[in-house]
Amino acid sequence: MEWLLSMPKVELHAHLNGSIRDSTLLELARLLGEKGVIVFSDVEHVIMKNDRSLHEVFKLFDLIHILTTDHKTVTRITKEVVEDFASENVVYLELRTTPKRNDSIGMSKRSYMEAVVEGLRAVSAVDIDFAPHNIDGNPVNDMIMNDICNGTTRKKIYVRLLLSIDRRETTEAAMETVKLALEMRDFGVLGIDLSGNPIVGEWSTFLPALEFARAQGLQITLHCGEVPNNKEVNSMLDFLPQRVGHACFFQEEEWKKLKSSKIPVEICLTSNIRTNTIASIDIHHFANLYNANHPLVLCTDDSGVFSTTLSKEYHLAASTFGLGKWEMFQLAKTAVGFIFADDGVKQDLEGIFDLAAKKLDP
Ligand code: 6MZ
Repeated sequence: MEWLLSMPKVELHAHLNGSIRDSTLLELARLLGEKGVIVFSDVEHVIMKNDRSLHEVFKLFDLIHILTTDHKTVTRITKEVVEDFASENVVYLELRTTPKRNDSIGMSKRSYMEAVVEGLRAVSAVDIDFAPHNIDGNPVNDMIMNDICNGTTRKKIYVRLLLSIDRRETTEAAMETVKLALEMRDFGVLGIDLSGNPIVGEWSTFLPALEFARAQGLQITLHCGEVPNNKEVNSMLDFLPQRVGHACFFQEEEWKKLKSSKIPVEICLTSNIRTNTIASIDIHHFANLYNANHPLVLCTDDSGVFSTTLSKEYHLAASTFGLGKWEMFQLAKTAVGFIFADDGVKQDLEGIFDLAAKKLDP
């Protein structure tokens, strides 16, 4: 576990509001309790509960959003989430969040995202790179290398953003999110995610916005097959997104399609087990995809909601599927190939992994 913690890692599937520290959520709940907005004793056990069905997870998100949807809090949680990932040596984080509108407090989707960016600016415990990389610019940052070598200098983390479309939204609302993503490219927004309760909404609702996003050069990742829905899974794979998340309920034909398309899969082990989308870890499709050499990346999904960390996800994979240090390192390193950031960032990350490899195999 210690090695997995110190190893550089890449996180590509993390929802901002799912990655909040329990202590912060409890503090926010207590404050809203004091203001009489909620009854603290009613929500405390909901926040602290560990085993939740997929249905209960989405009820929890509704509560979390009541606690977090104001500008100051969005800024705070963004800062904390980035610092938490950096503290376990995540060197590149693609953080996704659903831009929210809340007229009663003057919040627009844009001002929500500005609060997120403010949170990135507020990161102080580590060095952060969140603007698009200048291709002719910086070589691998010495500070990151030093940090990995001896742990004495400050850590550095690259952070890029994906804007999520919630499956509850309309075509127009989805389009608004895509337009916002385009406007915010200079702030490190690279793409679009489709997420939300998988039993809600129709894929066709979001297709016009996703097609527009693609035409404009944004990258796309889709939550795909989190519940059984053959027709949708097939249409999503036909769309050829750059990545898919989960891929739990796939039939023979869909596995074939996925494998021949080589679309990388964001695997979220703990999330799938906790929400019972996969009955037990030993039968998780990670093994099949890994053995088939299919591109995949281990991710946390919602580290706060599922009480996990990326290091824990690596540990779970290593212990369940009998993988050693070298295999885990290779798994982390290959994820660099699936990031949405440009080649300059990829090169920097490869440099970081090459240096860490020397430490692994002196
Ligand atoms: C689908 C999920 C999810 O966007 O408010 N989200 N969507 N499946 C999952 N698996 C458990 N986990 C999180 O973060 C919370 C939102 O992310 C999506 C849901 O839409 C949830 O409301 P943001 O930062």
